[in-house]
Amino acid sequence: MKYISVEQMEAATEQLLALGQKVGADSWQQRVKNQTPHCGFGEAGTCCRICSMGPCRITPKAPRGICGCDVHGIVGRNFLRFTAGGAATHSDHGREICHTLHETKADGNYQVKDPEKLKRIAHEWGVETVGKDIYDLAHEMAELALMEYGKPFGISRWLSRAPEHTQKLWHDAGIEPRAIDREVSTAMHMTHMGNSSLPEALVRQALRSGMSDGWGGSMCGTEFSDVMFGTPMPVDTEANLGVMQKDMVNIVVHGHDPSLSEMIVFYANDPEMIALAKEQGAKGINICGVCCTANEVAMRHGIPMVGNFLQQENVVLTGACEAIVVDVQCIFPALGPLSKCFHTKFITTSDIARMPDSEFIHFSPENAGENAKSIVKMAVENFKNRDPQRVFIPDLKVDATVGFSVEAIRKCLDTVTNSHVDELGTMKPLVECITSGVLRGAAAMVGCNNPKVRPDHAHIELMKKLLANDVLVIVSGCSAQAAARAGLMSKEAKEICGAGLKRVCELVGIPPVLHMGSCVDISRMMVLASEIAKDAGVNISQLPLVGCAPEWMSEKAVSIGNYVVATGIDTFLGVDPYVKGSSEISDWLQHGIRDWVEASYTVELDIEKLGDKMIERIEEKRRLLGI
Ligand code: MSK
Repeated sequence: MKYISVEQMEAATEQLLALGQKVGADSWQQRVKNQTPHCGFGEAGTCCRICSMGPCRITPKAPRGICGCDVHGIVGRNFLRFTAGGAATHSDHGREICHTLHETKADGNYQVKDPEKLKRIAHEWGVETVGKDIYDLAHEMAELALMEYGKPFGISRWLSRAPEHTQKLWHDAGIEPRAIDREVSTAMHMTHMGNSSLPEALVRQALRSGMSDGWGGSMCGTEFSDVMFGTPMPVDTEANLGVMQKDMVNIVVHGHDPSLSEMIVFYANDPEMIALAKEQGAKGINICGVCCTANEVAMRHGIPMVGNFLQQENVVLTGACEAIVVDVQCIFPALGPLSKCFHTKFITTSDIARMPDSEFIHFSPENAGENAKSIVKMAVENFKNRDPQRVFIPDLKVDATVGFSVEAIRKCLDTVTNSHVDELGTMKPLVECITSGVLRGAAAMVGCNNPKVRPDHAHIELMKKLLANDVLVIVSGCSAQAAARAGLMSKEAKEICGAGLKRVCELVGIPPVLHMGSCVDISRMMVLASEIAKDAGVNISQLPLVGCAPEWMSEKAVSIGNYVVATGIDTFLGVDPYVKGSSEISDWLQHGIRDWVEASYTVELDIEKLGDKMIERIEEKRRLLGI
């Protein structure tokens, strides 16, 4: 199969839902119906419940809460708290990675797989590397990174990666993040009863809080994951529900932190476990991924990607899932009761994500090997409990090439020019393609699925439109999976591109949609934008580059949006961030912040128009640059 349409994916879902109904399975589709219509106050952001005098809801008759806060203060506080939730979540993921780095040992559960990257970061941070044992260096860097979360003075170390102009904008706007946790605490403090209600101040802290994620916690997560698990390089894989295999033990890994999935992948390849699977009557063990964990293991090991956020229930509905093993974030509690309708074991592993109807196996760097092995064993031994009559794996599967870290992109470009500017390669060929007009620009497509938008449709249709208009697409998170599952990450996808992009794909040997990883890896995109701007000799905000989250749903996505826009990249949303109740907050986000960071948000719920606006913005930037 070359491409898979949204209609084909929807038809498969319908078949799975029908089978689910027979065994009494609940579904998100049904729960959406139960929850519709949604609360209008919640949707507009005009309900305040930060103290117990209310909840206060703003209406024309009641324009102020009991404390006297107006609608703009209420919407702004809600927006800031939403951002803080996302920043805390991503950053805590990054913190866990730093702790894991601190546990690395030559003969331990986790090793340093990219020592050169570790040394590069150490040089950036002014840490001496000469004559140091690599594990001593790893532990020293882990401690320094952990200090980034709570240091009493100074600003994030990672900011120095941005062009000087951008750093100055951040300084002048007062949005340079200090310690990562401090920006989340400040956000919570500012929004406590009796503190900030001034829209400008709330929006400013929302940007700063987002910055502490993208240029703080997420960057720690991405960079030190690369150090431990290897910096992604292009690798072939497959995507969509058809990657599950009828005659194999299927273990689905879901969540975000690669510390768990890396170990599961390792033990699934253990000859002892494979022999055990064969004893149980299976041909072997098949690992596949859901959500951002899928991105993590696909880009480092070529593990197939079975589905994104709104596909997580489908995986269990196939009846062929022996275990769905989760760590943190974006996991439906629905998986507990749903797994009970089948033989599937729903295994939770983190104190951060405890859920009813799951088997909890606590996972930590110290017990990782032992526990990963017992999880794999539990899944393998569950194969005999599968009911073959209940197995239905939709015949949908396409090829994908994934794993375009910044380092990988540089290398690919370097191969074309053969210039070997330095050992790390160069962005210059990409700049030349954009300047000459062969490529019109680039779009960073990110974010989740949301039942408010036809799932995957917005991601896929927008991408096709951008490709046809010679816009290179970089992707991460569930947007990346949408692209992979549709066939847009295969090298053949060049056929649906405009002539210029097609030529670039042929020359460089890349697909037109470049997979940059999971949602914490949007920090990679910030580094990429910084490097392109430096090589082009312009500001990030001048680049014909836009960001887009057409189906976003989580607090993390709002935090991401805030740091992307704060980096100078115009950002387009297909779902309103609960701010339409305040003309002032909407105005700050869609216009006012441009004076601080040279970029702003556009919210457009009509996907066709959203695509047109993104292309218009790219063309406008080209005109302003005179290219
Ligand atoms: S998993 S935050 S649904 S991208 Fe990162 Fe997907 Fe959104 Fe979760």
